[in-house]
Amino acid sequence: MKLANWYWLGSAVFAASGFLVVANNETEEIKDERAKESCPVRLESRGKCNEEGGECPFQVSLPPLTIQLPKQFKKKKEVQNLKEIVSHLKKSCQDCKLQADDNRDADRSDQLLPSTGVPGQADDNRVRELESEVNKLSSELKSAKGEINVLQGRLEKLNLVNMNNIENYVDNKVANLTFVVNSLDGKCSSKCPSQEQIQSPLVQHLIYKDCSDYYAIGKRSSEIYRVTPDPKNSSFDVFCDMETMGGGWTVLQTRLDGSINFNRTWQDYKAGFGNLRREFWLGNDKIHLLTKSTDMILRIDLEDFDGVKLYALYDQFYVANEFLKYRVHIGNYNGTAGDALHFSKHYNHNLKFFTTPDRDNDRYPSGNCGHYYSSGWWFDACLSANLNGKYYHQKYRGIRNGIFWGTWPGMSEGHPGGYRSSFKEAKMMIRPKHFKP
Ligand SMILES: *[C@@H]1O[C@H](CO)[C@@H](O)[C@H](O)[C@H]1NC(C)=O
Ligand SMILES: *[C@@H]1O[C@H](CO)[C@@H](O)[C@H](O)[C@H]1NC(C)=O
Ligand SMILES: *[C@@H]1O[C@H](CO)[C@@H](O)[C@H](O)[C@H]1NC(C)=O
Ligand SMILES: *[C@@H]1O[C@H](CO)[C@@H](O)[C@H](O)[C@H]1NC(C)=O
Ligand SMILES: *[C@@H]1O[C@H](CO)[C@@H](O)[C@H](O)[C@H]1NC(C)=O
Ligand SMILES: [Ca+2]
Repeated sequence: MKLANWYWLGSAVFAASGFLVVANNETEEIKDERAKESCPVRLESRGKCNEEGGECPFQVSLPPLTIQLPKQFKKKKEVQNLKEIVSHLKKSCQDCKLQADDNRDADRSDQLLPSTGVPGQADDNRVRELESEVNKLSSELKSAKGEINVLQGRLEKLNLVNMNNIENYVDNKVANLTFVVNSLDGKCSSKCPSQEQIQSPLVQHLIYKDCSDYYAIGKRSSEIYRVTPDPKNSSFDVFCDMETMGGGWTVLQTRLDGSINFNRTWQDYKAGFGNLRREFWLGNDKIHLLTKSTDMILRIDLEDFDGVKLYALYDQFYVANEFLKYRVHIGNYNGTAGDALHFSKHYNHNLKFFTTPDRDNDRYPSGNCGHYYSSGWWFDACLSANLNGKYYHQKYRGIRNGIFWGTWPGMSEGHPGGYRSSFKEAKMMIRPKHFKP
């Protein structure tokens, strides 16, 4: 028998009695208080298992088993009685045989004895008497034999009935045990995290958590796809970049032409806004769902009005939930655009809360950076980068509330007339850290 069967059997016995099961070398205990009281059932391995489905040296020790027999088993007594009657009859048959022989001997001795009175007549009578007695006895013997046969038949029938009863009884018990084991199995798979982990690769084939899953099944066109980053939560549409640096990117934000206003409320940034094919903010709840269970990297692409294209790559990107004010976690930088998110000790967007014009979670004590700079962002006090700033179609003057990246070449240099440069295009997107294009 294979290991699985033995284990199943072990579980079955366990389920029925609430006993302790000891599995593998490191005594994996099922912690059930009832189980601890007594523990006569044990499943133990003797040495290491052959992984390729070979024999497993497991050993099951079962306690002495007592089974309550059903009522029909009273018939056993009946069988015993019948057996006794039969042997009694057999014995009495032997007795009458012996008696018959005795009588014959008596006949002969009578013939030898000298007789008194009318010997011939008396002897004749006696012989007839004896003959009839013998006939009677032999017919009795015959009927006894018949009776024995009948009784023997009944005996066999009774035995047969009892065997059927036992089989039915055992089948019934096994069916009940199977039911108990199955229901316990169900409980386990809904409770044990290890079971869930075992199942998750299967689930992944049916659910596309982000754009990298679409890339993995061969999708190569940059398009809108439906993703389900958390199987327990809702699905939603995202735009997938299947071209940049191997593809598989889920786009969080795009700026192209200023068609969408980014000066918006907390509620708008939470839910997302804009057009996935043009300009948009995907939404903080969705960004949280996309980053919460998968290690993500962040890529930022920027292009200025001189056609200069640079990028920044961060090896971690995670946005907490609304309760934690969508706090951002930004990993180490690599790329060409410079590390504007960790600009300096005083300007660092890592681990900052999200702020909008109507919700001040920034580190600037005497005002709201979101209101001042007309955008939602992970403001410090206030910024060395802001990709949600106002879209300017050319250089602008005044408050630095345009799309801003503090490490851009020439950005920090003074411009004649106090002009500030802006960006033609900006894009933020994420991909699982362990994705291999
Ligand atoms: C139990 O087995 C594991 C691997 O199957 C092994 O690493 C470990 O040393 C074993 N422990 C004992 C106590 O034998
Ligand atoms: C099996 O379970 C059913 C219902 O749960 C019960 O009626 C039946 O008596 C049980 N059989 C045995 C052998 O315990
Ligand atoms: C942003 O919105 C607020 C309130 O709606 C408004 O007062 C402010 O002028 C807007 N800022 C810009 C730059 O449009
Ligand atoms: C779905 O995700 C959102 C955003 O994190 C959360 O507020 C909501 O409670 C989640 N719903 C369920 C059913 O988990
Ligand atoms: C940055 O990325 C380049 C190209 O992918 C790679 O060669 C380099 O090792 C990376 N540097 C760091 C510090 O990760
Ligand atoms: Ca403030």
